[in-house]
Amino acid sequence: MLHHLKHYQAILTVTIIVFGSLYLWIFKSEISEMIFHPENAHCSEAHMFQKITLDELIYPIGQSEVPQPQTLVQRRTDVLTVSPWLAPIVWQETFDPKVIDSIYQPLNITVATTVFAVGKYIQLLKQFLESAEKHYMLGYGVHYYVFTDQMDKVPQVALASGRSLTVLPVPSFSRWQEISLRRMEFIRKAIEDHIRHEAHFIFCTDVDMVFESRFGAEAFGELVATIHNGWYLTGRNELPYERRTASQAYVPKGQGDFYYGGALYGGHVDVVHRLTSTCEEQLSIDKQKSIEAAWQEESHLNRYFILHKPTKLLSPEYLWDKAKGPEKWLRVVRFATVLKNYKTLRPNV
Ligand code: UD2
Repeated sequence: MLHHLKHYQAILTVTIIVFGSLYLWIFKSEISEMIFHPENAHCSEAHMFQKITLDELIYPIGQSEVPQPQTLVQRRTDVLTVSPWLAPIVWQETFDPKVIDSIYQPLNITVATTVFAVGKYIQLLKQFLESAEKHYMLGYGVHYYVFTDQMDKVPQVALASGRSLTVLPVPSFSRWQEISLRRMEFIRKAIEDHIRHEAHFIFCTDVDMVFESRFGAEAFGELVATIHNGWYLTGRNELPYERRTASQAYVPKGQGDFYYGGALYGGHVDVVHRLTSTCEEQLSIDKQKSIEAAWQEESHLNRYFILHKPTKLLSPEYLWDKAKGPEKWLRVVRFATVLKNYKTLRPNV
C-alpha cells in the first residue's frame, strides 16, 4: 500500500514539474512584462555606464562639506517621497544638489532632450530653449532634438558650451491629436538613428513649457515618469486612464498608481527606446482598429508605467501648471506649462 502511495506521489510530482515548466515557458513573455524586476535596473545601469570606471563613481571626500543624512530624520513629511515599489519621488529638499552634482558631473554625461514644435507651436520654441539654457541640466552635456515641419523657423538661441541642437524634420499634420499619436514613433526612430550614439540619458518634453528653476541630475534614472499636476489627489478609479477595453491603453478600474504627464518622461536611452517602441506598437494596433485613446500617447504611456514601474518619479514641481494657484507643499516650480490659447495654436479645435 505504502509502496503504491509513493509511486503515485512520484508520478504526481513529475507531472507538476513538467506541466509547470511548460506553462512558464509558454507564458514567460507575458509574465515578464507584468512583473517589475528591480534587479534589471542594475543590469541595465551597469550596461549603460560600462565605460565608466569605479574610481570615477567614488564620492570626492573632503572636497565638499555637506550635512550628514540623519537616519531618523525625514526632511519632507508633508509629501510622499518614495513610491510603494521604492522608487524615489523627487521634491525640493529630498536631495542635495551639491552631492548630486559632485557624483554625476565628473562623468561627462550627455542628456538628449526631445521637443516637438509643429505648426504654430514653433512660436513657443524660443522661450522653451532660452529657459532651458538658464535652468536645465547646467554643467552637463545637453543635445536638443527639435522635431518640426518648419526647419527655417527654428530660432537661433545661444547655447552654452557642451550643448548642441539638431533639427529633425517631421510632416505637418492637420489634427493636433496626430502629433501626439506619432511622437513615440519619431522619438524611437531618432534614438536608433542618432541619440543612441550621442547621449546617456534622454528626456522627452512638450514645447509649451518653460524651465523656472534648477532641473538637473537629480532627475536621472533608468525609467523616469512625472506625476501630473492635475490628478495627484484623484482616486485611481477616477483617473483619466483609457477605460475602453478595445484600446491597447486600457486600464481596468482598481488598477493604477499615479497619473503621469505625457509632457515629461525619460531615462536611459535604451530603456526609453523600449518604452517608445512598445507604445508605438500599441498605438498602431489602436489605429488599425480606429480607436484613439482618451489622451492619445499619454494614455499608452500611463498603461506602460503601470506594467513597467518607473525607477524614479518626478513630483509636480517638474510639471506644474501656472494657471494653478500656489500650494503650501510646492516649494519650487521647476518646469511649467505656459498659458496658451489652443484656438490660435492648434490646427484644429
Ligand atoms: C497633454 C499633455 C501632452 C500630451 C497631450 C496628449 C501634459 C502637461 N500635456 O497636453 O504631453 O500627452 O495631452 O493629447 O501632460 N504639438 C505641436 N503642434 C501642435 C500640437 C502639439 O508641436 O499643433 C506638440 C507640442 O510639443 C506640444 C505637444 O505636442 O507641447 C502636446 O500638445 P499640447 O500641448 O497641445 O497638448 P495638451 O496641452 O493637451
